[in-house]
Amino acid sequence: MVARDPEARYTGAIIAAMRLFYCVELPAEVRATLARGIRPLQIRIRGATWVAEDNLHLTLRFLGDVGEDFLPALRDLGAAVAGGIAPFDLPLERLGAFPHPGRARVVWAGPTADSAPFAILAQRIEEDVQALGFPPERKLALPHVTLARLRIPQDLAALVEGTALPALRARVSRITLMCSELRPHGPLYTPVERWPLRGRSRAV
Ligand code: 2AM
Repeated sequence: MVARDPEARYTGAIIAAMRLFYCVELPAEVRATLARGIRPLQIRIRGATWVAEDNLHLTLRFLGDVGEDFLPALRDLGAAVAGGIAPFDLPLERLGAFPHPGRARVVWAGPTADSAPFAILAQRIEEDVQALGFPPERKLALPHVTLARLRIPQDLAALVEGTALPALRARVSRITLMCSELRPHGPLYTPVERWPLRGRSRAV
């Protein structure tokens, strides 16, 4: 027999978890140009999982599974951060690989030089997320659009260094709290909320 706590009551309340991350969504024309630009790579790289064109984005902070009761705080955080940063341009002209092109696990597109506004944006989110009790992110938020993931690392140095992407400039004018549902054929991303960047001057 199961011992029963006479005080216990079934309330029906279920705190559901959502897999969340803050990101910069890319305009459709930037995603389309990137998708066209990587076609030669798709032919030459075997065993990679390519990110669907609709899903191409720049991650600012991955949060993982978060209880829905956290959503109000995460919404406030997004609004507060976006309110203090001005829109900026991010060039996406460089092809790269993590951890490095000679042992590639992730192929990405990103800017050639550091982007101070992107770094500040990511840093403010990081600080505020930690203030909410999330553990610090160990990885530095380098601005990149993940194009492909490889389960088995490959030496792509020649390909990555020898392939030119079309010169692209993404206007970063808002940030998004995104929900990711993992599905067998790839993640389904649904925006939870978007905030326009409303700061007055450059974030530097
Ligand atoms: P990345 O592709 O830019 O590296 C949504 O899942 C996004 O969150 C992914 O595009 C990935 O960013 C990032 N992400 C997913 N799982 C993660 C993890 N365990 N740690 C850190 N970032 C992760």
